[in-house]
Amino acid sequence: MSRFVDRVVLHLSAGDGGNGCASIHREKFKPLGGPDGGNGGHGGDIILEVSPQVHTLLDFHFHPHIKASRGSDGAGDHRNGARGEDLVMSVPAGTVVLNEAGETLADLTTTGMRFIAAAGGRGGLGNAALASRARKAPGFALKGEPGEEHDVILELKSMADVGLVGFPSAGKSSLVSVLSAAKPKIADYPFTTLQPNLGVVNVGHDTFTIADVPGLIPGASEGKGLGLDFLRHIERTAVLAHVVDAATLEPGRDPGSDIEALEAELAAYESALDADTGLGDLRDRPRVIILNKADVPEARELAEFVLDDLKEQFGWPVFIISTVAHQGLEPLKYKLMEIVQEHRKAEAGSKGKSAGRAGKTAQPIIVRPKAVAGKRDFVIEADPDNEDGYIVRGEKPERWILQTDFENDEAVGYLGDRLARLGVEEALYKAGATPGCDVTIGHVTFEWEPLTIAGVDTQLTGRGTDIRLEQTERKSAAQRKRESQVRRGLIDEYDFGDGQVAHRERWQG
Ligand SMILES: Nc1nc2c(ncn2[C@@H]2O[C@H](COP(=O)(O)OP(=O)(O)OP(=O)(O)O)[C@@H](O)[C@H]2O)c(=O)[nH]1
Ligand SMILES: [Mg+2]
Repeated sequence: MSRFVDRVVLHLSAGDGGNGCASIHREKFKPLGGPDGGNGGHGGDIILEVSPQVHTLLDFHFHPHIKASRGSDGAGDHRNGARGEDLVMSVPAGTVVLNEAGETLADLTTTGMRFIAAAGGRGGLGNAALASRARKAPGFALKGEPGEEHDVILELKSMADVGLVGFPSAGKSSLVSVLSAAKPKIADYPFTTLQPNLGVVNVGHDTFTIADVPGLIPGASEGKGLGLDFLRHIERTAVLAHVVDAATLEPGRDPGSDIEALEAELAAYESALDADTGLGDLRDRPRVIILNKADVPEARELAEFVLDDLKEQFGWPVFIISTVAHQGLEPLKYKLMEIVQEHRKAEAGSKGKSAGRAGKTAQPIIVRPKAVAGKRDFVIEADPDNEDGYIVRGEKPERWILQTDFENDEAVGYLGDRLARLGVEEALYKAGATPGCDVTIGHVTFEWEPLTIAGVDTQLTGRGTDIRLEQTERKSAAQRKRESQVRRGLIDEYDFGDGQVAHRERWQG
């Protein structure tokens, strides 16, 4: 394994929703059929799924641009557009998903876990679905919403079984190079290693992975040296090994105090991590001590001198080795393998148990971004760039703007009704807006033309009737079907101009 790709920025664009269709049913001898425009299909989602077959983020490194397909447009005769296909991307267990601000969106720890990293846009409703008592035959349909488009960062928290920590130049990278086929950079100046190097170690028929991390110095937890940022690479290791330079001539340093100093830094990292759950505790991780550079006679002497004291003080196994002379490597390798195997057994045991429990429900775990609690429908702000302008912010109004075909007066009227019903008009009045001032919602700015005088019930405005149908009072079959769907809770989230507002539509699977 030559590369250790552990962090990658993905550029995601989920599929756009298909447009709804505005169409009027036509049949010989029945000139006044009902509206029969179908809904647009939803755009495809981009989903990350933990797969046991994937161990690195390497593929993403080469293909960081990911795009899911668009939903198709609705058509006449009640034909709904097909859903855009979801894109399911396999990631290794241990992948953490972050947004651009560096906030954790999901911690994908176990096989089968799924995370919707970018949601497809909803399909727009066709005019059949938009018809209502007040709006018998809408001459417009809603546009599909654009799919989510943003960057996410994937980080793979340690694939290493063994993590090597130690002062700069203690010989961590040298140890990786003699135990594995990896060829990390080795040099006699501090901080040679800037990114962890990963190696695969063969022991008999078994293997474990080992990673060095950049050298640590006292104060690393306050950002001294390279700081502790890269410790995330070894958060999931089975064992931490202290590599100690027994040949150092620096005053004030000896194996015991080197280890104590680094333990203090690790403990500081731990408390910084407290908020982060599910990573286990570095403090509980088994440790070994490796006294290196025993080919130097003074170093060997010192190592042998402190051996028993260290065992007693820390209670961890201690090894005396030389990476240069290849001394003492075999017993070290076997001991590390043994600890890793024990760790794997314990993991398999606990996973087996939870798999047994999950087996009963047999549902994949789906991680969703947390909903913002207590969020208001919208807020109104003064426009900083426009003296008598206002900005309306809110998920619903912004979505409605995206759904509106501004070329179609009726569609614009429908938008006005929706905004009024949500209370946007009234709120604009209260905020001091006057007719004719600029109001911005999403990417659109328009001159505000209030539909109503504040307080008047806007539901009485019976706009949006296709003149071709004005004479008929009969409900169309499509309309009856939709009304029954609404009653049975199959359609919601869309309001239909007749006061029926609910919250998620499920007209297609
Ligand atoms: N004499 C002797 N020198 C060694 C031994 N192991 C490593 N060194 C030397 O120590 C220096 C540092 O080795 P590295 O493996 O780069 O040390 P490191 O711990 O990875 O250092 P950083 O990446 O800077 O944290 C190099 O000059 C190595 O040749 C050893 O067993 N004996
Ligand atoms: Mg190094």
